[in-house]
Amino acid sequence: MNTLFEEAKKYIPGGVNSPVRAFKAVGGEPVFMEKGKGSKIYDINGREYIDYVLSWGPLILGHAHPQIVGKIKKVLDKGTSFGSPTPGETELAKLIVRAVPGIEKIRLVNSGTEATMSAIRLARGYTGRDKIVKFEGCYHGHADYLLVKAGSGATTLGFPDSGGVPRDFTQNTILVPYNDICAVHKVIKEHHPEIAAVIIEPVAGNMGVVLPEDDFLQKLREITAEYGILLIFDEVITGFRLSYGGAQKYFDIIPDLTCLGKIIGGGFPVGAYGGRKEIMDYLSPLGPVYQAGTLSGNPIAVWAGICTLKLLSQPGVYEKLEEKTKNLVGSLQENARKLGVNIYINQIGSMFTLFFSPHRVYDYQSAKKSDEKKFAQYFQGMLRKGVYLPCSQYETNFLSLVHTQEDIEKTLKANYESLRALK
Ligand code: KE4
Repeated sequence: MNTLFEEAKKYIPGGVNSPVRAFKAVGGEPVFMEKGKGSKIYDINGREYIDYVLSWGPLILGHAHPQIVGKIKKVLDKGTSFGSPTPGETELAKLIVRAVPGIEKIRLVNSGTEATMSAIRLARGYTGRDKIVKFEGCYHGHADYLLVKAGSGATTLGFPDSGGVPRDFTQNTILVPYNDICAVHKVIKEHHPEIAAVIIEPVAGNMGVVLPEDDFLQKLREITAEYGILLIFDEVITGFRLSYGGAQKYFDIIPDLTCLGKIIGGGFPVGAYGGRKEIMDYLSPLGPVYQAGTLSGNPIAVWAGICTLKLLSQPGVYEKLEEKTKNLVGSLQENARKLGVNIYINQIGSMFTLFFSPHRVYDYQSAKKSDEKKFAQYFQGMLRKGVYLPCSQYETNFLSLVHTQEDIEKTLKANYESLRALK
Protein backbone atom coordinates (compact mmCIF):
# COMPACT_ATOMS: atom_id res chain seq x y z
CA MET A 1 0.00 0.00 0.00
CA ASN A 2 1.45 3.34 -1.05
CA THR A 3 0.83 5.60 1.93
CA LEU A 4 1.70 8.68 -0.13
CA PHE A 5 -1.04 7.75 -2.60
CA GLU A 6 -3.52 7.08 0.21
CA GLU A 7 -2.66 10.44 1.74
CA ALA A 8 -2.95 12.21 -1.64
CA LYS A 9 -6.34 10.64 -2.30
CA LYS A 10 -7.67 12.20 0.92
CA TYR A 11 -7.15 15.70 -0.48
CA ILE A 12 -6.89 15.42 -4.27
CA PRO A 13 -9.50 13.64 -6.45
CA GLY A 14 -7.97 10.30 -7.39
CA GLY A 15 -4.74 11.47 -5.73
CA VAL A 16 -3.60 13.17 -8.92
CA ASN A 17 -3.72 16.59 -10.50
CA SER A 18 -4.18 15.16 -13.97
CA PRO A 19 -6.15 11.93 -14.56
CA VAL A 20 -3.70 10.05 -16.78
CA ARG A 21 -1.16 10.00 -13.93
CA ALA A 22 -3.36 7.71 -11.79
CA PHE A 23 -2.16 4.54 -13.60
CA LYS A 24 -5.79 3.53 -14.26
CA ALA A 25 -4.88 2.18 -17.70
CA VAL A 26 -1.98 0.07 -16.42
CA GLY A 27 -3.12 -0.99 -12.94
CA GLY A 28 -1.29 -0.66 -9.69
CA GLU A 29 -0.50 2.62 -7.98
CA PRO A 30 1.36 5.56 -9.51
CA VAL A 31 5.03 6.01 -8.67
CA PHE A 32 5.66 9.20 -6.70
CA MET A 33 8.64 10.95 -8.22
CA GLU A 34 11.00 13.25 -6.36
CA LYS A 35 13.63 14.47 -8.83
CA GLY A 36 14.91 14.28 -12.37
CA LYS A 37 18.35 14.70 -13.91
CA GLY A 38 19.04 14.42 -17.62
CA SER A 39 17.29 11.35 -19.05
CA LYS A 40 16.63 9.92 -15.58
CA ILE A 41 13.81 10.35 -13.09
CA TYR A 42 13.99 9.21 -9.44
CA ASP A 43 11.14 8.11 -7.20
CA ILE A 44 10.80 9.05 -3.53
CA ASN A 45 12.86 5.96 -2.59
CA GLY A 46 15.70 7.11 -4.83
CA ARG A 47 15.01 4.44 -7.47
CA GLU A 48 16.25 5.47 -10.92
CA TYR A 49 14.26 5.14 -14.15
CA ILE A 50 15.07 6.02 -17.74
CA ASP A 51 12.32 8.53 -18.54
CA TYR A 52 10.36 8.38 -21.83
CA VAL A 53 7.50 10.54 -20.48
CA LEU A 54 9.64 13.68 -20.00
CA SER A 55 6.66 15.40 -18.34
CA TRP A 56 4.48 14.41 -21.37
CA GLY A 57 6.76 16.15 -23.83
CA PRO A 58 8.28 19.42 -22.52
CA LEU A 59 11.67 18.08 -21.43
CA ILE A 60 13.34 17.62 -24.82
CA LEU A 61 16.60 18.74 -23.15
CA GLY A 62 16.11 16.34 -20.26
CA HIS A 63 15.42 17.08 -16.59
CA ALA A 64 17.10 19.99 -14.75
CA HIS A 65 19.27 21.13 -17.65
CA PRO A 66 22.14 23.04 -15.99
CA GLN A 67 21.86 26.07 -18.28
CA ILE A 68 18.10 26.38 -17.69
CA VAL A 69 18.41 25.87 -13.92
CA GLY A 70 21.26 28.40 -13.76
CA LYS A 71 19.33 31.00 -15.73
CA ILE A 72 16.13 30.55 -13.72
CA LYS A 73 17.98 30.90 -10.42
CA LYS A 74 19.22 34.30 -11.58
CA VAL A 75 15.79 35.38 -12.89
CA LEU A 76 14.12 34.26 -9.64
CA ASP A 77 16.28 36.70 -7.65
CA LYS A 78 14.54 39.52 -9.50
CA GLY A 79 11.00 38.33 -8.65
CA THR A 80 8.53 35.99 -10.28
CA SER A 81 5.71 37.97 -11.85
CA PHE A 82 4.87 41.62 -12.42
CA GLY A 83 1.57 41.63 -14.30
CA SER A 84 3.17 44.09 -16.69
CA PRO A 85 4.91 43.74 -20.05
CA THR A 86 8.53 42.58 -19.65
CA PRO A 87 11.35 42.49 -22.25
CA GLY A 88 11.62 38.70 -21.95
CA GLU A 89 8.12 38.21 -23.39
CA THR A 90 9.12 40.06 -26.55
CA GLU A 91 12.33 38.02 -26.73
CA LEU A 92 10.43 34.72 -26.55
CA ALA A 93 7.79 35.95 -29.00
CA LYS A 94 10.53 36.98 -31.45
CA LEU A 95 12.24 33.57 -31.21
CA ILE A 96 8.96 31.77 -31.92
CA VAL A 97 7.93 34.11 -34.77
CA ARG A 98 11.31 33.64 -36.41
CA ALA A 99 11.17 29.84 -36.00
CA VAL A 100 7.57 28.92 -36.88
CA PRO A 101 6.57 29.70 -40.49
CA GLY A 102 2.84 30.26 -39.82
CA ILE A 103 3.30 32.64 -36.88
CA GLU A 104 3.61 36.38 -37.50
CA LYS A 105 2.25 37.37 -34.07
CA ILE A 106 1.80 35.34 -30.89
CA ARG A 107 0.03 35.52 -27.53
CA LEU A 108 1.46 33.67 -24.52
CA VAL A 109 -0.91 31.83 -22.15
CA ASN A 110 -0.38 29.24 -19.39
CA SER A 111 -1.36 25.87 -20.87
CA GLY A 112 -2.10 24.03 -24.07
CA THR A 113 -5.79 24.06 -23.20
CA GLU A 114 -5.76 27.84 -22.97
CA ALA A 115 -3.93 28.02 -26.28
CA THR A 116 -6.40 25.90 -28.24
CA MET A 117 -9.46 27.38 -26.51
CA SER A 118 -8.27 30.90 -27.35
CA ALA A 119 -7.30 30.03 -30.93
CA ILE A 120 -10.77 28.62 -31.56
CA ARG A 121 -12.46 31.70 -30.06
CA LEU A 122 -10.23 33.87 -32.26
CA ALA A 123 -11.11 31.82 -35.35
CA ARG A 124 -14.81 32.19 -34.57
CA GLY A 125 -14.41 35.93 -33.98
CA TYR A 126 -12.40 36.45 -37.15
CA THR A 127 -14.70 34.42 -39.45
CA GLY A 128 -18.01 35.17 -37.75
CA ARG A 129 -18.78 31.45 -37.96
CA ASP A 130 -19.52 29.06 -35.07
CA LYS A 131 -18.77 25.47 -36.08
CA ILE A 132 -15.40 23.74 -35.71
CA VAL A 133 -14.15 20.44 -37.07
CA LYS A 134 -11.89 18.20 -35.01
CA PHE A 135 -10.52 14.71 -35.57
CA GLU A 136 -11.42 11.63 -33.58
CA GLY A 137 -8.54 10.69 -31.28
CA CYS A 138 -6.99 14.15 -31.27
CA TYR A 139 -6.84 15.84 -27.87
CA HIS A 140 -6.68 19.60 -27.65
CA GLY A 141 -7.09 20.13 -23.90
CA HIS A 142 -10.30 20.20 -21.89
CA ALA A 143 -12.43 23.09 -23.17
CA ASP A 144 -16.08 21.93 -22.98
CA TYR A 145 -16.77 21.83 -26.71
CA LEU A 146 -13.59 19.82 -27.36
CA LEU A 147 -14.59 16.99 -24.98
CA VAL A 148 -16.66 15.21 -27.59
CA LYS A 149 -17.01 11.67 -28.79
CA ALA A 150 -18.22 10.43 -32.13
CA GLY A 151 -21.80 9.36 -32.64
CA SER A 152 -22.64 6.75 -35.26
CA GLY A 153 -21.44 7.23 -38.82
CA ALA A 154 -18.22 8.73 -40.02
CA THR A 155 -18.92 12.42 -39.70
CA THR A 156 -21.11 13.47 -36.83
CA LEU A 157 -21.91 16.33 -34.53
CA GLY A 158 -19.98 15.55 -31.35
CA PHE A 159 -21.64 14.24 -28.22
CA PRO A 160 -20.32 15.31 -24.81
CA ASP A 161 -17.51 12.98 -23.72
CA SER A 162 -17.37 14.27 -20.16
CA GLY A 163 -19.76 14.91 -17.31
CA GLY A 164 -20.64 18.56 -16.92
CA VAL A 165 -20.60 19.38 -20.63
CA PRO A 166 -24.10 20.46 -21.70
CA ARG A 167 -25.34 18.79 -24.88
CA ASP A 168 -25.70 22.07 -26.70
CA PHE A 169 -22.08 23.02 -25.96
CA THR A 170 -21.01 20.34 -28.43
CA GLN A 171 -23.56 21.18 -31.13
CA ASN A 172 -20.96 23.21 -33.01
CA THR A 173 -18.28 20.56 -32.93
CA ILE A 174 -18.08 18.18 -35.89
CA LEU A 175 -15.98 15.02 -35.59
CA VAL A 176 -14.27 13.28 -38.49
CA PRO A 177 -11.83 10.35 -38.60
CA TYR A 178 -8.10 11.20 -38.78
CA ASN A 179 -6.54 10.78 -42.24
CA ASP A 180 -10.01 10.67 -43.87
CA ILE A 181 -9.93 13.53 -46.36
CA CYS A 182 -13.19 12.31 -47.96
CA ALA A 183 -15.00 12.75 -44.64
CA VAL A 184 -13.51 16.25 -44.38
CA HIS A 185 -14.69 17.07 -47.91
CA LYS A 186 -18.19 15.83 -47.08
CA VAL A 187 -18.45 17.91 -43.91
CA ILE A 188 -17.09 21.05 -45.55
CA LYS A 189 -19.37 20.70 -48.58
CA GLU A 190 -22.34 20.39 -46.20
CA HIS A 191 -21.48 22.95 -43.52
CA HIS A 192 -18.84 25.32 -44.92
CA PRO A 193 -20.83 28.60 -44.44
CA GLU A 194 -20.88 27.84 -40.70
CA ILE A 195 -17.39 26.39 -40.19
CA ALA A 196 -14.88 28.73 -38.56
CA ALA A 197 -11.96 26.33 -38.27
CA VAL A 198 -10.56 22.86 -38.59
CA ILE A 199 -8.24 21.99 -35.71
CA ILE A 200 -5.80 19.10 -35.95
CA GLU A 201 -2.69 17.65 -34.35
CA PRO A 202 -0.55 17.57 -37.54
CA VAL A 203 1.01 14.45 -36.05
CA ALA A 204 -1.38 12.95 -33.54
CA GLY A 205 0.15 12.17 -30.16
CA ASN A 206 -2.95 11.48 -28.06
CA MET A 207 -4.13 8.23 -29.57
CA GLY A 208 -0.54 7.14 -29.48
CA VAL A 209 1.55 8.50 -32.35
CA VAL A 210 -0.50 8.51 -35.59
CA LEU A 211 1.10 9.99 -38.69
CA PRO A 212 -0.63 12.05 -41.38
CA GLU A 213 -0.77 9.90 -44.52
CA ASP A 214 0.83 11.00 -47.78
CA ASP A 215 -0.82 14.26 -48.85
CA PHE A 216 -3.52 14.39 -46.14
CA LEU A 217 -2.27 17.65 -44.58
CA GLN A 218 -1.73 19.22 -48.01
CA LYS A 219 -5.29 18.40 -49.07
CA LEU A 220 -6.61 19.66 -45.72
CA ARG A 221 -4.75 22.92 -46.28
CA GLU A 222 -6.16 23.26 -49.81
CA ILE A 223 -9.80 22.60 -48.96
CA THR A 224 -9.85 24.84 -45.87
CA ALA A 225 -8.23 27.69 -47.86
CA GLU A 226 -10.74 27.17 -50.67
CA TYR A 227 -13.69 27.76 -48.29
CA GLY A 228 -12.13 30.47 -46.11
CA ILE A 229 -12.01 28.07 -43.16
CA LEU A 230 -9.08 28.65 -40.80
CA LEU A 231 -6.70 25.72 -40.38
CA ILE A 232 -5.44 25.44 -36.80
CA PHE A 233 -2.41 23.23 -36.13
CA ASP A 234 -2.36 22.12 -32.53
CA GLU A 235 1.43 21.84 -32.13
CA VAL A 236 1.42 21.64 -28.34
CA ILE A 237 3.32 18.36 -28.73
CA THR A 238 4.97 18.75 -32.15
CA GLY A 239 6.03 22.39 -31.73
CA PHE A 240 9.86 22.47 -31.44
CA ARG A 241 9.63 18.67 -31.08
CA LEU A 242 9.57 17.61 -34.74
CA SER A 243 11.81 20.43 -35.93
CA TYR A 244 12.77 23.92 -34.83
CA GLY A 245 9.72 25.10 -36.79
CA GLY A 246 7.47 22.25 -35.64
CA ALA A 247 5.39 19.97 -37.85
CA GLN A 248 4.47 22.82 -40.22
CA LYS A 249 8.15 23.26 -41.07
CA TYR A 250 8.77 19.50 -41.16
CA PHE A 251 5.90 18.98 -43.67
CA ASP A 252 6.04 22.47 -45.23
CA ILE A 253 2.31 23.04 -44.68
CA ILE A 254 1.43 26.45 -43.23
CA PRO A 255 -1.72 26.72 -41.03
CA ASP A 256 -3.58 29.96 -40.31
CA LEU A 257 -3.19 29.57 -36.55
CA THR A 258 -0.79 27.48 -34.45
CA CYS A 259 -1.10 26.38 -30.83
CA LEU A 260 2.04 25.70 -28.81
CA GLY A 261 2.87 24.55 -25.29
CA LYS A 262 5.12 22.06 -23.46
CA ILE A 263 8.63 22.60 -24.92
CA ILE A 264 8.32 26.42 -25.21
CA GLY A 265 8.00 26.61 -21.43
CA GLY A 266 11.14 24.56 -20.77
CA GLY A 267 9.24 22.64 -18.08
CA PHE A 268 7.27 25.62 -16.74
CA PRO A 269 3.57 26.29 -17.44
CA VAL A 270 3.39 28.00 -20.82
CA GLY A 271 1.07 27.80 -23.80
CA ALA A 272 0.86 30.08 -26.81
CA TYR A 273 -1.17 30.67 -29.94
CA GLY A 274 -0.12 32.61 -32.98
CA GLY A 275 -0.75 33.15 -36.65
CA ARG A 276 -1.18 35.67 -39.40
CA LYS A 277 -1.13 39.33 -38.26
CA GLU A 278 -4.58 40.18 -39.63
CA ILE A 279 -6.09 37.34 -37.59
CA MET A 280 -4.08 37.94 -34.39
CA ASP A 281 -4.94 41.65 -34.42
CA TYR A 282 -8.58 40.69 -33.78
CA LEU A 283 -7.48 40.05 -30.20
CA SER A 284 -8.12 42.44 -27.36
CA PRO A 285 -6.94 45.12 -26.73
CA LEU A 286 -6.79 45.75 -30.53
CA GLY A 287 -9.88 43.84 -31.62
CA PRO A 288 -13.15 42.36 -30.37
CA VAL A 289 -11.95 38.90 -29.28
CA TYR A 290 -11.18 38.79 -25.56
CA GLN A 291 -8.57 36.61 -23.89
CA ALA A 292 -6.51 37.29 -20.75
CA GLY A 293 -4.30 35.65 -18.10
CA THR A 294 -2.81 36.75 -14.78
CA LEU A 295 0.45 34.87 -15.19
CA SER A 296 0.63 34.92 -18.98
CA GLY A 297 4.21 35.69 -20.03
CA ASN A 298 5.64 35.48 -16.49
CA PRO A 299 9.41 35.92 -16.45
CA ILE A 300 10.30 32.49 -14.99
CA ALA A 301 8.48 30.48 -17.66
CA VAL A 302 9.51 32.92 -20.38
CA TRP A 303 13.24 32.72 -19.60
CA ALA A 304 13.07 28.93 -19.29
CA GLY A 305 11.47 28.95 -22.74
CA ILE A 306 14.04 31.35 -24.21
CA CYS A 307 16.89 29.23 -22.82
CA THR A 308 15.32 26.05 -24.21
CA LEU A 309 14.72 27.42 -27.70
CA LYS A 310 18.23 28.85 -27.92
CA LEU A 311 19.70 25.44 -27.05
CA LEU A 312 17.38 23.77 -29.60
CA SER A 313 18.40 26.21 -32.35
CA GLN A 314 21.92 24.72 -32.44
CA PRO A 315 22.71 22.94 -35.74
CA GLY A 316 22.16 19.18 -35.86
CA VAL A 317 19.91 18.93 -32.80
CA TYR A 318 16.87 17.46 -34.59
CA GLU A 319 18.87 15.20 -36.86
CA LYS A 320 20.58 13.71 -33.78
CA LEU A 321 17.24 13.24 -32.00
CA GLU A 322 15.65 11.56 -35.03
CA GLU A 323 18.62 9.25 -35.62
CA LYS A 324 18.73 8.14 -31.97
CA THR A 325 14.98 7.46 -32.02
CA LYS A 326 15.08 5.56 -35.31
CA ASN A 327 17.87 3.33 -33.94
CA LEU A 328 15.89 2.58 -30.80
CA VAL A 329 12.66 1.89 -32.70
CA GLY A 330 14.45 -0.34 -35.23
CA SER A 331 15.80 -2.47 -32.40
CA LEU A 332 12.41 -2.57 -30.63
CA GLN A 333 10.88 -3.90 -33.86
CA GLU A 334 13.69 -6.46 -34.15
CA ASN A 335 13.08 -7.68 -30.58
CA ALA A 336 9.37 -8.14 -31.24
CA ARG A 337 10.08 -9.94 -34.54
CA LYS A 338 12.52 -12.33 -32.86
CA LEU A 339 9.98 -13.08 -30.11
CA GLY A 340 6.99 -13.28 -32.44
CA VAL A 341 5.11 -10.59 -30.50
CA ASN A 342 2.61 -8.55 -32.55
CA ILE A 343 3.47 -4.88 -32.25
CA TYR A 344 3.08 -1.94 -34.60
CA ILE A 345 5.27 1.13 -34.06
CA ASN A 346 4.61 4.64 -35.37
CA GLN A 347 7.63 6.92 -35.10
CA ILE A 348 8.53 10.38 -36.31
CA GLY A 349 11.32 12.64 -35.05
CA SER A 350 11.82 11.85 -31.36
CA MET A 351 8.28 10.59 -30.73
CA PHE A 352 7.00 7.04 -31.03
CA THR A 353 4.34 4.62 -29.81
CA LEU A 354 4.58 0.85 -29.61
CA PHE A 355 1.03 -0.43 -30.26
CA PHE A 356 0.20 -3.95 -29.10
CA SER A 357 -1.53 -4.72 -32.36
CA PRO A 358 -0.78 -6.69 -35.54
CA HIS A 359 -2.59 -3.99 -37.55
CA ARG A 360 -1.40 -0.77 -39.12
CA VAL A 361 -2.44 2.18 -36.89
CA TYR A 362 -3.60 5.18 -38.94
CA ASP A 363 -6.56 6.58 -36.99
CA TYR A 364 -8.44 6.28 -33.69
CA GLN A 365 -10.47 3.18 -34.58
CA SER A 366 -7.36 1.26 -35.67
CA ALA A 367 -5.44 2.44 -32.58
CA LYS A 368 -8.25 1.16 -30.37
CA LYS A 369 -7.71 -2.36 -31.71
CA SER A 370 -4.59 -2.53 -29.54
CA ASP A 371 -4.42 -5.10 -26.75
CA GLU A 372 -4.59 -2.78 -23.72
CA LYS A 373 -4.12 -5.68 -21.28
CA LYS A 374 -0.86 -6.68 -22.97
CA PHE A 375 0.25 -3.06 -22.95
CA ALA A 376 -0.42 -2.86 -19.18
CA GLN A 377 1.65 -6.00 -18.53
CA TYR A 378 4.45 -4.65 -20.71
CA PHE A 379 4.34 -1.27 -18.94
CA GLN A 380 4.64 -2.92 -15.52
CA GLY A 381 7.48 -5.13 -16.74
CA MET A 382 9.41 -2.14 -18.03
CA LEU A 383 8.74 -0.20 -14.83
CA ARG A 384 10.16 -3.04 -12.74
CA LYS A 385 13.26 -2.95 -14.96
CA GLY A 386 13.76 0.78 -14.44
CA VAL A 387 12.18 2.16 -17.61
CA TYR A 388 9.43 4.76 -17.12
CA LEU A 389 6.95 4.79 -20.03
CA PRO A 390 3.75 6.82 -20.52
CA CYS A 391 1.11 4.95 -18.49
CA SER A 392 -1.34 4.51 -21.38
CA GLN A 393 -1.29 2.74 -24.72
CA TYR A 394 -2.62 5.96 -26.30
CA GLU A 395 0.22 8.29 -25.40
CA THR A 396 3.57 9.19 -26.92
CA ASN A 397 7.07 8.14 -25.88
CA PHE A 398 9.60 10.96 -26.11
CA LEU A 399 13.39 10.95 -26.35
CA SER A 400 15.52 13.81 -25.13
CA LEU A 401 18.83 15.15 -26.39
CA VAL A 402 20.49 13.59 -23.33
CA HIS A 403 19.27 9.97 -23.63
CA THR A 404 22.53 8.04 -23.93
CA GLN A 405 23.52 4.90 -25.84
CA GLU A 406 23.68 3.18 -22.45
CA ASP A 407 20.04 4.24 -21.81
CA ILE A 408 19.06 2.79 -25.20
CA GLU A 409 20.83 -0.52 -24.53
CA LYS A 410 19.27 -0.83 -21.07
CA THR A 411 15.85 -0.03 -22.58
CA LEU A 412 16.26 -2.69 -25.26
CA LYS A 413 17.25 -5.32 -22.70
CA ALA A 414 14.21 -4.44 -20.55
CA ASN A 415 12.03 -4.46 -23.67
CA TYR A 416 13.22 -7.91 -24.75
CA GLU A 417 12.62 -9.41 -21.30
CA SER A 418 9.24 -7.67 -20.90
CA LEU A 419 8.02 -8.81 -24.33
CA ARG A 420 9.25 -12.35 -23.68
CA ALA A 421 7.28 -12.40 -20.43
CA LEU A 422 4.10 -11.73 -22.42
CA LYS A 423 4.40 -14.94 -24.41
P1 KE4 B 1 -2.40 21.21 -21.33
O1 KE4 B 1 -3.66 22.02 -21.05
O2 KE4 B 1 -2.41 19.84 -20.67
O3 KE4 B 1 -1.14 22.00 -21.09
O4 KE4 B 1 -2.38 20.93 -22.92
C1 KE4 B 1 -3.47 20.32 -23.53
C2 KE4 B 1 -3.02 19.69 -24.83
C3 KE4 B 1 -3.34 20.31 -26.02
N1 KE4 B 1 -2.95 19.80 -27.21
C4 KE4 B 1 -2.23 18.65 -27.27
C5 KE4 B 1 -1.82 18.11 -28.61
C6 KE4 B 1 -1.87 17.97 -26.08
O5 KE4 B 1 -1.17 16.81 -26.16
C7 KE4 B 1 -2.27 18.50 -24.84
C8 KE4 B 1 -1.95 17.80 -23.53
N2 KE4 B 1 -1.28 16.55 -23.64
C9 KE4 B 1 -1.51 15.62 -22.55
C10 KE4 B 1 -0.88 14.26 -22.84
N3 KE4 B 1 -0.77 13.89 -24.17
C11 KE4 B 1 -1.02 16.17 -21.26
C12 KE4 B 1 -0.93 15.16 -20.14
C13 KE4 B 1 -2.08 15.28 -19.18
O6 KE4 B 1 -3.23 15.51 -19.61
O7 KE4 B 1 -1.80 15.12 -17.98
